[in-house]
Amino acid sequence: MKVNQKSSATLGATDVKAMALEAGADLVGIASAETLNQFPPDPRWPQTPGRLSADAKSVIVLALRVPVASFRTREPEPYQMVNMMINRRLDKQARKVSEQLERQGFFGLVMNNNSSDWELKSGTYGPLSLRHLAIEAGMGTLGLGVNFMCVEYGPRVNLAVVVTDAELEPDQPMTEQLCVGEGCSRCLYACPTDSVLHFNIDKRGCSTEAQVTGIYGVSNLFHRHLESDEETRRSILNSGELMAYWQGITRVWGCFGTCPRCTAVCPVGDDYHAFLAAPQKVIPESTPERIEKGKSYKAALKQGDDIPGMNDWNIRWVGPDGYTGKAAKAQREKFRLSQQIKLQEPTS
Ligand code: B12
Ligand code: SF4
Ligand code: SF4
Repeated sequence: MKVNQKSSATLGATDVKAMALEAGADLVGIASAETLNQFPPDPRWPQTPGRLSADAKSVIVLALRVPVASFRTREPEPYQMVNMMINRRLDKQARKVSEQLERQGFFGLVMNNNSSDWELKSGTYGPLSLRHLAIEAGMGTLGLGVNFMCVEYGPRVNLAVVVTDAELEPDQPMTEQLCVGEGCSRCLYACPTDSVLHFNIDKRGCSTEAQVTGIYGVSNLFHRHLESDEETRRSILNSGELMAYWQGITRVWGCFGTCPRCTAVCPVGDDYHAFLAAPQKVIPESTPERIEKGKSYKAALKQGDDIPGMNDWNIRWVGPDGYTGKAAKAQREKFRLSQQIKLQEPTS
């Protein structure tokens, strides 16, 4: 294979971003591998580019929006389906960027965008944390339930990364918190498993809805089968649970992304205002207990309590300046102008 040997001087961040947008990404940003090596999201289990390659210099982050249609129904199936398709499409886009980098004389490692590494906190972390990478790449910040969100599409984006030895000018992380925070708490009200914590998440709780045939569900089914009497074992073999597990293996149904709720109700993003504000205005799952929990988070912030999800290490990804609404206002104005331009365009 012939590879053009070019230096980083001839391949800039702008060129690489153009590659990603050309490949179909909606948003792209660049983070420095060095910054990520210094600030692993959880230092006990470092998810660092340096672990993958000593030569890693930059990480290119691609985001692809999840079309709003699946958030206009309360059925989980459309979201699950589109979520899978978006991730596969991101894989292809990342592969295209990698191939182009290679033609320019650099490597581009494409990472599985939805896998976990058993060595990292018993398989609850991926080799890299894509959300934290997107934040370091200046694309957005973490929400109350630690979803990554951006001004354009709120949390309704999926992510992919390409790790490269090309030294590219990194983007600067945002310092403003995009999440409206405790005063909003809509994701907390909508969560069927009460897994949204204070800039943290109960992963096991979430996975019972977000991964109905995920690893916890499957291992519970096997355990029950092993520990049951003969009659129960037979009923398990004829159950809908086993069928769901089968569909998980054969159609990836239920393995990932089966709960759209925290994502659907989040009011950040142009797409929310354009398509979701009316259908998602009322949150039927909301209960007085959940509202009280949101209030207690608000009080904790006001009182200056210790909030582990917002500690000195984590605040970097939540947004150290707190919520001001400035970024959202600027984005709404940008969106309004773009709509006006569209309206003024000739129709033929
Ligand atoms: C494992 C995993 C899950 C697990 C665990 C989620 C999690 N928060 O880690 C489960 C099954 C629960 C899950 C669910 C979902 N996931 Co998921 N998931 C992943 C995966 C494969 C790895 C995540 C990871 O490595 N996290 C790293 C750790 C360090 O992050 P963290 O756990 O959030 O830790 C931070 C805080 O929680 C806190 N913290 C951590 N531990 C502790 C302990 C204490 C005591 C405290 C106070 C705080 C704290 O500090 C950390 C640093 O800031 C990624 C793909 C990837 N490689 O990144 C996709 C990924 C994050 N998931 C994604 C999606 C789409 C989802 C769902 C929306 C799917 C769904 N609806 O069914 C839900 C959303 C749930 C939620 N609110 O987070 C997208 C992100 C989209 C987005 N806009 O954010 C990703 C990037 C996949 C992709 N390619 O797009 N996911
Ligand atoms: S994906 Fe569903 S279960 Fe998980 S935190 Fe969001 S709303 Fe809760
Ligand atoms: S729903 Fe509200 S509190 Fe939850 S992530 Fe979105 S803006 Fe933040």
